[in-house]
Amino acid sequence: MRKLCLLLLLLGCMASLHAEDGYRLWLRYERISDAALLQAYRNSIAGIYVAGNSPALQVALQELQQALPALLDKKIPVLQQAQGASLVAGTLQELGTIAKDIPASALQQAGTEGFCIFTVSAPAKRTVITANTPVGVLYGVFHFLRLLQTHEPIRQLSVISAPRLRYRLLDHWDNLNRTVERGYAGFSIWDWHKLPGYIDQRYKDYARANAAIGINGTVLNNVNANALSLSKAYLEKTAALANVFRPYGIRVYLSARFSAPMEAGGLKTADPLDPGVQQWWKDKLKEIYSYIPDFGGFLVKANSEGQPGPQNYGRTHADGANMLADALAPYKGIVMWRAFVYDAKADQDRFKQAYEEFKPLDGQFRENVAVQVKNGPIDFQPREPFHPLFGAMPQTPLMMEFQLTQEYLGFATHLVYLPGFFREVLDADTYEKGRGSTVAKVIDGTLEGHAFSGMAGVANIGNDRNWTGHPFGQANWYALGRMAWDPRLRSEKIADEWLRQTFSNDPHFVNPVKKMMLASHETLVNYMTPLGLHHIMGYSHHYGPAPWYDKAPRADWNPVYFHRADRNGIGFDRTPSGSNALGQYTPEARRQWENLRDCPDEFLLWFHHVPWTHTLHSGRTLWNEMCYRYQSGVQGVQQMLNTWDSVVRYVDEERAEQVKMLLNIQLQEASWWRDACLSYFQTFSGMPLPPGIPAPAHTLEYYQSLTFPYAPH
Ligand code: BDP
Repeated sequence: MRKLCLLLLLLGCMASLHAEDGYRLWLRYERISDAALLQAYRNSIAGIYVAGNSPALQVALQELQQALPALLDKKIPVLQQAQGASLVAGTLQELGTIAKDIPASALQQAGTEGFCIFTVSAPAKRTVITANTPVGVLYGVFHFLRLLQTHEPIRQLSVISAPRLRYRLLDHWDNLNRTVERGYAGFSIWDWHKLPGYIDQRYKDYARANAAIGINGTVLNNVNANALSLSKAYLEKTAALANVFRPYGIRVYLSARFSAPMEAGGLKTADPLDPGVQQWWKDKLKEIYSYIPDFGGFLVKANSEGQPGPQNYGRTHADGANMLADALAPYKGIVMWRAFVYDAKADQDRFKQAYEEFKPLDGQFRENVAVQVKNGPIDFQPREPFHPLFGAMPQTPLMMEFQLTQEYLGFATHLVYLPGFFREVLDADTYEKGRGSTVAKVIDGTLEGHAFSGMAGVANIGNDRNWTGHPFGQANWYALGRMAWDPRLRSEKIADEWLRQTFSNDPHFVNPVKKMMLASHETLVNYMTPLGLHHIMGYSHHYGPAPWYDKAPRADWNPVYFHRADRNGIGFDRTPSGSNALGQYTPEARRQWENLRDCPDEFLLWFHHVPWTHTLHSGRTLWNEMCYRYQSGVQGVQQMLNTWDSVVRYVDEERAEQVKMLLNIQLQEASWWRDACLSYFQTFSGMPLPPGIPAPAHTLEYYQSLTFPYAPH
């Protein structure tokens, strides 16, 4: 008997050691570790009652049934009536008098997707989660569970929360063959071949995880789209996914290939002003809505990087977007038309092209169109100034596009927490309507009074067991949802929430790791692209440093086009003496960057060609500062490793080891970036490495000879 007990105990321990594979994301629902808190929660939550039976409320109840017994380590009865229930959830309509103490103004503030959580005392003391709609209640339930998972007090709650953005989306760059463009966490989670018959449990867990952070839409396929996605067979597959996501308040969207009328419909043209083409899209949408009655709409990449678009027919982006918008309007569908465009004429400065093409179209788009703009003008670089279109198209809703998948930030091997950078962009002042016209206010619609507002994140999700490859990649997915709900949220608060739910509430763990996360972006910028360097990565796959590369077929695919290093200095002159891209910003916004003397070091080489001997704010020459930045980036990663070593005892073995291995790779790659970039730039500066900067491990020729034919891309 004793032996059996020991064996069971051992097996139990082994199971728990291996149980943490990261699959559960922020929905782990671990038993509350603090005894006093556990008791307090148990006292407050004795029985639950969920009023109503709509699909969103059913999944809300399921979530409570899964979470509460696990968190509280106790059976929690589900009651058929409010009497005796200390936790009650339902729409205002369904709760009736139970919610009578919740102020009408609170419900008004909550709007269609928001919620209220109040502790009421009559007729009995209980927590009431309510909203105007079932999905609002679901969001409220997830919020309540977050409070428990992050060990917040729940005795006297009066929470009112409503999303500030209407469209909160993930954009999957997933292909139909399950490869993922710039995806580093395995293959696509959409198993198109087995759909619609086989519904993977992952789809449901994906929906749960997203609903928990307020994501309400998902674009399933790559922006470099395949017209096949719009065929009957694939619409049936998409409909099956939509059915899984619907109860969670998540709509599906598709990337539409502009030339689909030709490829899928056999027409001779895709000209948006051609009546036959217009009819084709109308018929196609009728078909789509017959499968998916709440289909969200289209995301379109047109006339960019070889994708077809209205310009092929001498039409504008507005002509193209409006044609699709008209076909979607009867169903209340939307068009998200991307501003990431560049073509052959971008040679002078690619920075400027999106603004030049889109700004003149302001005011010409239909009401159900938003222009979706990447955070910066070039392309998801480790740091970019905000895109000059923000603040330049007052009559057009602009959606934010952030990239979660780390195409230019070390793939899923590097730990980099992005919200600090997102904050930098959101807090940037466009001065469109004077001081305080931040990018956040542009995208939440408040600056210009647009009801249409949104944020999208290019997803970092794949079929890796832990979804994002790097365990810390989950934090960026989490943050996207939270920041789309409220673009004012601080990155420190988001990291705190995420760590507590994903790892542990122990302050000995949370505090140092949070610090490490918050510093990680600057660290990465330092070892990859300090001082405003950009686009100096390996050609095509974008892996590793290749600032020397000059063989790409287009000038602006070459790193040398962007850094412009020579004997005199380095950097892209975007002042009036150069490309004058700065002229695209309002005078107040451009003032921070236009003078070499007071341009912040972070953006220096974005806007100026700077002599190697120029003295920076630190008092060092540009060359020396560049060396120090690269070195401090490498040291930053070493510090991350030290921090991780000091907290591993608070982490399960599996994730502790994974993160450690990844940090070790990151350290090697950071050193590689430093050594390769400094060796190369030194050929121009002709200056010695300052004291404290180690000599590169290899020759420049060695770094230049490295090739990575199978790097993921
Ligand atoms: C670039 C990627 C490319 C994407 C493109 C886009 O390298 O794979 O297709 O962005 O956003 O960064 O359309």
